[in-house]
Amino acid sequence: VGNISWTCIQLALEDFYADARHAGYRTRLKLHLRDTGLDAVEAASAGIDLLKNVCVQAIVGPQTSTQAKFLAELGNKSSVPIISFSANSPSRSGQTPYFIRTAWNDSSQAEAIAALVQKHSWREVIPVFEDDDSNTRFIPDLVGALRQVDTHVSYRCKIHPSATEADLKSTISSLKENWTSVFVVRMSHTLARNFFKLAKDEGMMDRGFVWITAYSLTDIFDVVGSPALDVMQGVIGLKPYVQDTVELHKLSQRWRKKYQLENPGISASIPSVYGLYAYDTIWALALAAEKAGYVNSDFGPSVTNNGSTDFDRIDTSKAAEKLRGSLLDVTFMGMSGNFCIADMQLVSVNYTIINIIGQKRKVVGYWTPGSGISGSLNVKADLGTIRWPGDNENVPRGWLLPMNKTLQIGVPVKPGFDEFVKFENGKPKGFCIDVFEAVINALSYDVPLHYKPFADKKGNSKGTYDDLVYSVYRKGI
Ligand SMILES: *[C@@H]1O[C@H](CO)[C@@H](O)[C@H](O)[C@H]1NC(C)=O
Ligand SMILES: *[C@@H]1O[C@H](CO)[C@@H](O)[C@H](O)[C@H]1NC(C)=O
Ligand SMILES: *[C@@H]1O[C@H](CO)[C@@H](O)[C@H](O)[C@H]1NC(C)=O
Ligand SMILES: *[C@@H]1O[C@H](CO)[C@@H](O)[C@H](O)[C@H]1NC(C)=O
Ligand SMILES: *[C@@H]1O[C@H](CO)[C@@H](O)[C@H](O)[C@H]1NC(C)=O
Ligand SMILES: *[C@@H]1O[C@H](CO)[C@@H](O)[C@H](O)[C@H]1NC(C)=O
Ligand SMILES: CC(=O)N[C@H]1CO[C@H](CO)[C@@H](O)[C@@H]1O
Repeated sequence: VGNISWTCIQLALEDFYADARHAGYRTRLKLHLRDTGLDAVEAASAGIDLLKNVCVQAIVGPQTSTQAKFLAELGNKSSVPIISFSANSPSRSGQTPYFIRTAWNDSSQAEAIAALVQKHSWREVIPVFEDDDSNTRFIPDLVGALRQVDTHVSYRCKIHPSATEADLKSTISSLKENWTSVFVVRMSHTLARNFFKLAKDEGMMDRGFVWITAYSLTDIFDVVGSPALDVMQGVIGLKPYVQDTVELHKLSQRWRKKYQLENPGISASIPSVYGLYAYDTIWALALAAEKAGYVNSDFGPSVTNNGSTDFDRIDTSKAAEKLRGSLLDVTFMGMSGNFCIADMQLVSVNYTIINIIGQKRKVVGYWTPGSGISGSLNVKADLGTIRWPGDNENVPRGWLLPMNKTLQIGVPVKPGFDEFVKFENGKPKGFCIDVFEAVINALSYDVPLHYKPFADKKGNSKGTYDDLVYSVYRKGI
C-alpha cells in the first residue's frame, strides 16, 4: 500500500502545480519520505524526527490504525495535522482533533454489508477479524448494523495479528463446527492470504459457504497479486465506488508506468482506491496550504534542530494549525470522487459490490446510502449473477447441516389404517409419508434422513404412540 500510494503522491504533486488553475500559487508542498514499514515504534520515531528536525507542517500516511493512534496524539501535542488515507478510525473522532482520515467513514460500510446480508435473508453471520486497533470500532458498528436487519451475531472470531499457521488452522476448524456459514472478513493482506489458503484446504471455500470482505481486502489482488485470487473464488467484497473518468484512466496509465519503473518486477494493474485517496489528499493539502495564506513569520526558527528525538521538546506549530483549518474546508472533485471532509473524515457515498470469479473481479451491483442494494447505480435492478464459492449460482442459505448427521424419523409399526402409514418391504408408505416427503422436497436444500421403524427385532410394535414420542424425545428409537 505504501509503494502504490507513494507513486500516486508524487504524481499528484506534479499534476497539481502543472495545472493552469494553480499557476499563480505562491506556496509549494515539499515531500519528505520516511519508510517505516508497518511497525508502530518506527512510525512513532519517524514522526518525532519529522516534527522536530524537519519541522514538517503535516504528516500524511500512517498506514495502520496502531501507527495512527500514536501519531494522532503527537499531532495533538504539536498542532500538526496527521492525515491518513488508509488507517481505520482508531478512536472516536473528536478526541484527537489533529487526526484527519481522508478515507470513507467505516460505519457506512457496515451498513452496506448488513444490507447485503438482509438481501439474501441470512439470519446469522460470523465476523472474522484481526484483533487490532483497526477493528475496535468497525466490529461493534457491524454488529449494530446487522442487528438492525434482524441478523444475529452469536460468535465473533478474533484472530491475533501474529497468529501462526497452527493458530489459524485451529480457528478455521472451530468455524467449521458452527452451523453458520456466512462470514464477514476484515484483516490485513498478509494474514488474509494465509487465512483463505487454509480455509480452502479445509474445504471452506466450497458450496454452501459465503465470504464477504470489507474494503481493503477487496483490493488484495492489487497489493499481493493473483495468488490471493486463486484461493478466494466466489468471495464477494465491498469497495468504495469510483467513477470511471477520462482523467482517472489517464492517471492509471501514468501510474502504471511510473510504478513499474520504481518497483521493477512487481506487477500491479491499478492504483487501488487507497492510491486515489493518497492522490486526492496531496491535492487537498496543496489547496489548503495556499488558502491558509502563510506568511514568513508563521515559521519560527527551530530551536532544537540537533537530530535528537526527545519527546517533550516538540513545539506547537502555528502554521500547521492554520493548515488544519483550511484543509477541513477544502472541497473539490478528486480522482476518488467528491473530496469533502465532515467529522474529520471523507464523506462516504456509494459502494461497489465485487465478486471474484477466476482472475476477474466482476461488478455485480452497488450499495447507495439512500436506496440500498441494486444491480445498477441509476435504476433499481437485480444484482448481477454471483458465483458463490464452489462455482455455485444458487444463493447459499447461510447455514449448513453438521457433517455426517442424518435426521432420524420414527415410524409407528401397527396393524390397521394402512392408508396412513405402513411398512412394505422395509420401506414406509402411505399418506403421512407422502405428505412428509412433499414437504421435505419443497425445501430448497437437501436433508439427509433415515426412517426407523418403531419395532422390536421380530418386527412387532414397540409400543403406543406415546411411547414413540417419548423415545424421540430421548433420541432412543
Ligand atoms: C517498496 O519500495 C521500496 C523502496 O523503494 C522497495 O525497497 C521495496 O522493495 C518496495 N516493495 C514492494 C513490495 O514493492
Ligand atoms: C489534545 O490537546 C488538547 C489541548 O492541547 C488537550 O486538551 C486534549 O486532551 C488533547 N487530546 C488528546 C487525546 O491528547
Ligand atoms: C459515520 O457513519 C455513521 C453511520 O452512517 C454515522 O452514525 C456516524 O456519525 C458517521 N461519522 C463518524 C465520525 O463515525
Ligand atoms: C539537543 O539540544 C538539546 C537542547 O538544546 C540538548 O539538551 C541536547 O543535549 C542536544 N542533543 C544532542 C545530541 O546534541
Ligand atoms: C450514488 O448513487 C446515486 C444513485 O443511487 C447517484 O445518484 C449518485 O450520483 C451516486 N454518487 C456518486 C458520487 O457516484
Ligand atoms: C464424516 O464421515 C466420513 C466418512 O464416513 C469421515 O471420513 C469423516 O471424518 C466424518 N466427518 C466428521 C466431521 O465426523
Ligand atoms: C452457534 C455455535 O455453534 N457457535 C460456536 C462456534 O464456534 C465457537 C468456537 O468453537 C463456539 O464458541 C461457538 O459457541
